[in-house]
Amino acid sequence: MSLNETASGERLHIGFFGMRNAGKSSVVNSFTGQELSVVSDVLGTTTDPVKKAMELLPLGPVMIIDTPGIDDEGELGEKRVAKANRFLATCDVGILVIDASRGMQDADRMLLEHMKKRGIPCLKVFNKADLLESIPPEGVDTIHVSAKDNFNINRLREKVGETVKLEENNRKLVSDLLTPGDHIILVVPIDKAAPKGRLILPQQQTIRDILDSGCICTVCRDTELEETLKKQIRPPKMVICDSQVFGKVAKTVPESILLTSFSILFARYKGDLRNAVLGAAKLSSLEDGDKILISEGCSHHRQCGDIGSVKLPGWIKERCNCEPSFEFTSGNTFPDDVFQYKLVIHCGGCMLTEKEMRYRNRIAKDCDVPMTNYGTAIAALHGILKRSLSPFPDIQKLI
Ligand SMILES: Nc1nc2c(ncn2[C@@H]2O[C@H](COP(=O)(O)OP(=O)(O)OP(=O)(O)O)[C@@H](O)[C@H]2O)c(=O)[nH]1
Ligand code: SF4
Ligand SMILES: [Mg+2]
Repeated sequence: MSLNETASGERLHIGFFGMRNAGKSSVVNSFTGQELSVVSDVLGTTTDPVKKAMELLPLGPVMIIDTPGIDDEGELGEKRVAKANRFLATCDVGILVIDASRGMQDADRMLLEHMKKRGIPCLKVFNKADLLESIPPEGVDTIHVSAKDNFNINRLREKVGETVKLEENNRKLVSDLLTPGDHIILVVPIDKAAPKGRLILPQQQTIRDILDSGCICTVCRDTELEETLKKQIRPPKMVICDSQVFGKVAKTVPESILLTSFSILFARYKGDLRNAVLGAAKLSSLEDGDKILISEGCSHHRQCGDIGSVKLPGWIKERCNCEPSFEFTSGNTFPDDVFQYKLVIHCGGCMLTEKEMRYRNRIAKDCDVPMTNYGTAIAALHGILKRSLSPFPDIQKLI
């Protein structure tokens, strides 16, 4: 894939934020080795966010976003602050540029808070280090640089890469819920839809994650589940099953055992389970004419068949007793904003990268529009969502 073909959501979005004159544009120019943004000592030089796609070592394809200073006053200032915040939503990493000679201000703390709330990893970059007498050591999320003489700029690039890796490594499918030695039963129906001679990728990945964490995994079909449970000396810590057989499995597995589905685990891994559950809750308050966006990550309906185009709209009309209006997107198309919709329902996104899924989730979050996914929505429509959230009591409480 050439540089120009890299989808926007696939690029590592790096946003530079901070107060006026902190040196954001100077750091951006030095970071990219290009004159992307105008630099001056006039407060508020950058009036609109500047966005540029490029290839940057060692990071690969990136999208660099320079933003207007956030401590602007007056009505125009507020608009610019709102704009800067809008761009925050799409960032994978937020760089908070602080004038080291002034130190951290309230406006910086406010920005940090915004990033934390959105779950965006942040690096505090103290610029203008050349004005300091001595330079404090680097911290986990802090670094001193000088855009003026390119001091530590290479290190900043590396640090951005490390921050992203750390974030990726911290996300687990299920093993963060387990302790070594735990026993988990996976229930995998083998029907006509199952591929010949192998398990599907989500099942393989779950098994691998369980094994990596030193836990024990038993795999059986739904038809052998009862017998499998009977053979255990002690009950398993958790049962994970395919959504299709959830209703049946839920009847067999005692309430005292945690029970969830592969689609719930992947909703959490690839996106934002909390938001997906809140989105599914929205289904019960839909009204006639409400717009719903149903979005699929591929256009050839690989494993999803007519779920999005036919089944989901049908179930929603039937179970929610209303006539919403549905719009559909597929493949690489996803709108830049979703303000007009009451709800976005996305497929599991197996053909999309985690980054692209997170990017789409952030767009919805930023517009304050709930976004759920097929698995969560179907579970809600069939009354099994609550039980399938049993490993996540904090989220279970939301419904
Ligand atoms: N001494 C010193 N001055 C710097 C450094 N980086 C930027 N400056 C100066 O700080 C002033 C503001 O720089 P900009 O890069 O325009 O700052 P900004 O944060 O983009 O400002 P706005 O766009 O107005 O929000 C300019 O006069 C720069 O020359 C640095 O590392 N050291
Ligand atoms: S989950 Fe999405 S990306 Fe995967 S096959 Fe279904 S529609 Fe395509
Ligand atoms: Mg600027």
